[in-house]
Amino acid sequence: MRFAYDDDNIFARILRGDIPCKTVLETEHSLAFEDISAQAPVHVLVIPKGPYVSYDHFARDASDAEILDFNRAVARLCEQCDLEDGFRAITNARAHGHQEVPHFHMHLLGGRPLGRLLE
Ligand code: D5M
Repeated sequence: MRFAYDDDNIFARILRGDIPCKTVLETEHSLAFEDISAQAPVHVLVIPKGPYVSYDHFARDASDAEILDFNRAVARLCEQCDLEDGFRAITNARAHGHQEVPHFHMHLLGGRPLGRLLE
Protein backbone atom coordinates (compact mmCIF):
# COMPACT_ATOMS: atom_id res chain seq x y z
CA MET A 1 0.00 0.00 0.00
CA ARG A 2 1.18 3.54 -0.78
CA PHE A 3 0.39 6.17 1.84
CA ALA A 4 0.42 9.78 0.68
CA TYR A 5 0.63 12.21 3.57
CA ASP A 6 -1.01 15.62 3.14
CA ASP A 7 1.09 18.20 5.00
CA ASP A 8 -1.80 20.60 5.13
CA ASN A 9 -4.15 18.50 7.29
CA ILE A 10 -5.42 20.07 10.49
CA PHE A 11 -3.34 17.90 12.85
CA ALA A 12 -0.17 18.70 10.90
CA ARG A 13 -1.03 22.37 11.42
CA ILE A 14 -1.53 21.76 15.15
CA LEU A 15 1.88 20.04 15.30
CA ARG A 16 3.49 23.02 13.54
CA GLY A 17 1.86 25.37 16.05
CA ASP A 18 -0.16 27.11 13.34
CA ILE A 19 -3.43 26.48 15.16
CA PRO A 20 -3.97 25.95 18.89
CA CYS A 21 -5.05 22.84 20.73
CA LYS A 22 -5.72 21.93 24.35
CA THR A 23 -2.69 19.75 25.05
CA VAL A 24 -3.19 16.93 27.55
CA LEU A 25 0.22 15.25 27.17
CA GLU A 26 3.27 15.76 25.01
CA THR A 27 6.14 13.31 24.68
CA GLU A 28 9.15 13.11 22.38
CA HIS A 29 7.21 11.48 19.53
CA SER A 30 3.54 11.95 20.42
CA LEU A 31 0.97 14.59 21.27
CA ALA A 32 -2.40 14.20 22.99
CA PHE A 33 -5.03 16.93 22.96
CA GLU A 34 -8.74 17.37 23.61
CA ASP A 35 -11.12 16.53 20.76
CA ILE A 36 -12.91 19.67 19.63
CA SER A 37 -16.27 17.86 19.55
CA ALA A 38 -16.00 15.67 22.64
CA GLN A 39 -18.32 12.64 22.76
CA ALA A 40 -17.59 11.81 26.41
CA PRO A 41 -16.23 13.53 29.54
CA VAL A 42 -12.80 12.31 28.46
CA HIS A 43 -12.22 12.50 24.71
CA VAL A 44 -8.56 12.81 23.88
CA LEU A 45 -6.88 12.39 20.51
CA VAL A 46 -3.43 10.82 20.58
CA ILE A 47 -1.25 11.39 17.53
CA PRO A 48 2.32 10.63 16.55
CA LYS A 49 4.38 13.65 15.58
CA GLY A 50 5.57 11.85 12.45
CA PRO A 51 3.73 12.04 9.10
CA TYR A 52 1.56 8.92 9.19
CA VAL A 53 -1.84 8.83 7.52
CA SER A 54 -3.45 5.94 9.37
CA TYR A 55 -2.88 3.23 11.94
CA ASP A 56 -1.67 0.70 9.40
CA HIS A 57 0.73 3.26 7.93
CA PHE A 58 2.08 4.05 11.43
CA ALA A 59 2.35 0.40 12.49
CA ARG A 60 4.19 -0.46 9.28
CA ASP A 61 6.57 2.47 8.87
CA ALA A 62 7.15 4.15 12.23
CA SER A 63 10.31 3.38 14.17
CA ASP A 64 10.25 1.16 17.23
CA ALA A 65 10.91 4.27 19.34
CA GLU A 66 7.88 6.07 17.90
CA ILE A 67 5.61 3.06 18.39
CA LEU A 68 6.77 2.53 21.96
CA ASP A 69 6.42 6.21 22.75
CA PHE A 70 2.86 6.28 21.36
CA ASN A 71 1.75 3.26 23.35
CA ARG A 72 3.36 4.49 26.55
CA ALA A 73 1.64 7.84 26.02
CA VAL A 74 -1.72 6.02 25.85
CA ALA A 75 -0.93 4.21 29.10
CA ARG A 76 0.08 7.47 30.78
CA LEU A 77 -3.14 9.12 29.59
CA CYS A 78 -5.23 6.31 31.11
CA GLU A 79 -3.73 7.23 34.49
CA GLN A 80 -3.69 10.97 33.98
CA CYS A 81 -7.34 11.08 32.82
CA ASP A 82 -8.59 8.73 35.59
CA LEU A 83 -9.74 5.98 33.26
CA GLU A 84 -9.47 3.17 35.80
CA ASP A 85 -13.19 2.38 35.28
CA GLY A 86 -12.52 1.77 31.60
CA PHE A 87 -12.16 3.43 28.24
CA ARG A 88 -12.58 2.94 24.51
CA ALA A 89 -9.74 3.42 22.03
CA ILE A 90 -10.82 3.90 18.42
CA THR A 91 -8.94 4.71 15.26
CA ASN A 92 -10.74 5.37 11.99
CA ALA A 93 -9.01 4.74 8.68
CA ARG A 94 -9.84 5.93 5.18
CA ALA A 95 -13.29 6.05 3.59
CA HIS A 96 -14.86 2.92 5.08
CA GLY A 97 -13.58 3.86 8.52
CA HIS A 98 -14.97 7.39 8.08
CA GLN A 99 -11.63 9.04 8.81
CA GLU A 100 -11.98 12.82 8.57
CA VAL A 101 -8.46 13.95 9.40
CA PRO A 102 -5.74 12.16 7.41
CA HIS A 103 -3.13 12.09 10.17
CA PHE A 104 -3.21 8.92 12.26
CA HIS A 105 -5.02 9.53 15.55
CA MET A 106 -6.44 7.40 18.31
CA HIS A 107 -9.62 8.53 20.04
CA LEU A 108 -9.41 7.78 23.76
CA LEU A 109 -12.88 8.02 25.30
CA GLY A 110 -14.06 7.53 28.85
CA GLY A 111 -15.45 9.08 31.99
CA ARG A 112 -18.90 7.49 31.52
CA PRO A 113 -20.32 4.10 30.48
CA LEU A 114 -19.91 4.05 26.69
CA GLY A 115 -22.40 1.33 25.84
CA ARG A 116 -21.97 -1.64 23.60
CA LEU A 117 -20.06 -0.99 20.39
CA LEU A 118 -20.47 -4.23 18.44
CA GLU A 119 -23.31 -6.74 18.48
O1 D5M B 1 -12.14 12.26 13.61
C1 D5M B 1 -11.43 13.45 13.64
C2 D5M B 1 -11.67 14.10 14.98
O2 D5M B 1 -10.87 15.26 15.05
C3 D5M B 1 -13.11 14.56 15.24
O3 D5M B 1 -13.59 13.92 16.43
C4 D5M B 1 -13.02 16.06 15.48
C5 D5M B 1 -11.57 16.25 15.79
N1 D5M B 1 -11.01 17.54 15.43
C6 D5M B 1 -11.06 18.15 14.22
N2 D5M B 1 -10.41 19.32 14.25
C7 D5M B 1 -9.92 19.45 15.51
C8 D5M B 1 -9.15 20.44 16.18
N3 D5M B 1 -8.74 21.55 15.57
N4 D5M B 1 -8.84 20.23 17.47
C9 D5M B 1 -9.25 19.11 18.10
N5 D5M B 1 -9.97 18.14 17.53
C10 D5M B 1 -10.30 18.32 16.26
P1 D5M B 1 -11.91 11.08 12.56
O4 D5M B 1 -13.27 10.86 11.96
O5 D5M B 1 -11.46 9.92 13.38
O6 D5M B 1 -10.91 11.55 11.54
